[in-house]
Amino acid sequence: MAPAELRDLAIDIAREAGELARRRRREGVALAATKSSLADIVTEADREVETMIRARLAAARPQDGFLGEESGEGGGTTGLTWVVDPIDGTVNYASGIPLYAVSIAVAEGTDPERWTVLAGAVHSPVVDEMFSAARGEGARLGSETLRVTQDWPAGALLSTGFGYDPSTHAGDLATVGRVMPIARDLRRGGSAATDLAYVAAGRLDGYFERGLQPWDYAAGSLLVEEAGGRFVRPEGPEVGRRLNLAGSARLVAELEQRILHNP
Ligand code: LIP
Repeated sequence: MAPAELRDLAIDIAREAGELARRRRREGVALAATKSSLADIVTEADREVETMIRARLAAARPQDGFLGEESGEGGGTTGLTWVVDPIDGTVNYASGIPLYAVSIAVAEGTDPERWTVLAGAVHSPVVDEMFSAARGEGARLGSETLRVTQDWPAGALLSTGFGYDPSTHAGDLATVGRVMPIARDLRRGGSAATDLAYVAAGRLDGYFERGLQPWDYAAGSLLVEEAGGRFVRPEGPEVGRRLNLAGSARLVAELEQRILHNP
């Protein structure tokens, strides 16, 4: 299957998954469990949506691999791995904040540090926006071609996120302090996939966050790259909480310099 066909499959499933997530939200959200901390939650809808996505992918692409936030890994024989966050922005979703997205990507390879993302879709069901990309085919919002911004004359509009572990917050706030001198303002939306889609669409100039999981960034990273930007995960001092950067090549270089190389 060509990347464009994989993209179209991701779009179809992401739309169906988004409709299910919205329906469950209207019916009322049930907390299913907590993960790394009391703040790190999973809802019954997260699990149900991922189960639906996994079943649709198994029917369409039975030999492909799978990596999902809620149900983990499933081996494949084709060398392709579907990487799924059923509801990115789970805390927003559970709290009734309408900023969450279904993120579905497919990569060649199984190792997030070495795979090549071939196609992806990030669907925001509340505002009915479908961001998608296929490698070599560009990034789109619906049928509109996306491009990252290349300059920030009024200061860069940046976005970031914070982990669920309060012991990491002081360090993350210090990181914010290092980049604010070039920023116009800072947004904290609560969904990495949405933040990356907004960078691809030029709504944000750049994004930085530590400690994302592959399913948070897989689809959004391709959106940014196919929109003419860069998504990088430079090695830094914090083991286990890799820094993720997205934006134009110039802004990513500036962010990396200020965050990692500014004493
Ligand atoms: C979320 C990310 C967000 C991050 C949150 C959380 P989830 O993913 O999209 O950027 O700041 O801590 O990791 O848990 O909602 O799928």
